Amino acid sequence: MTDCLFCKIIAGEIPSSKVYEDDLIFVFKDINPKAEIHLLIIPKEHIDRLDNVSESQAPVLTAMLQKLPELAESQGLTDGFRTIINTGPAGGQEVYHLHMHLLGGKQLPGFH
Ligand code: IU
Repeated sequence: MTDCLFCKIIAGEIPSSKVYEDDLIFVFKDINPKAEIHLLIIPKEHIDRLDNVSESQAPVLTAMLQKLPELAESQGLTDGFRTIINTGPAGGQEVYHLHMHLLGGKQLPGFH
């Protein structure tokens, strides 16, 4: 999608601190980290939000989840981490290209 910020990051048109990429996903450091470690895991295919993932696109969700242990280990998150996917305005989503936050480092407060 031409006017999508994260699509431009994937294409290298906007610089980012890339951590990992493969055929399906791209991972980079959040520009405004909310934790000591804060990565964003995004599908290369433009999908606007979690509740619009079609059945044929579902494998990318598996790819995003399956990469978590390796990403966490590479960032030194040996004792756990938090993942968040904000969805839609009421869910606090600001960028409409599906992304999973991976947060960790210092002890995170409980999420109740
Ligand atoms: P949200 O789940 O849509 O609220 O998260 C969007 C995230 O994208 C947020 O944490 C921003 O700091 C982050 N981000 C970024 O990493 N690079 C950017 O150029 C922009 C937002 I705009």
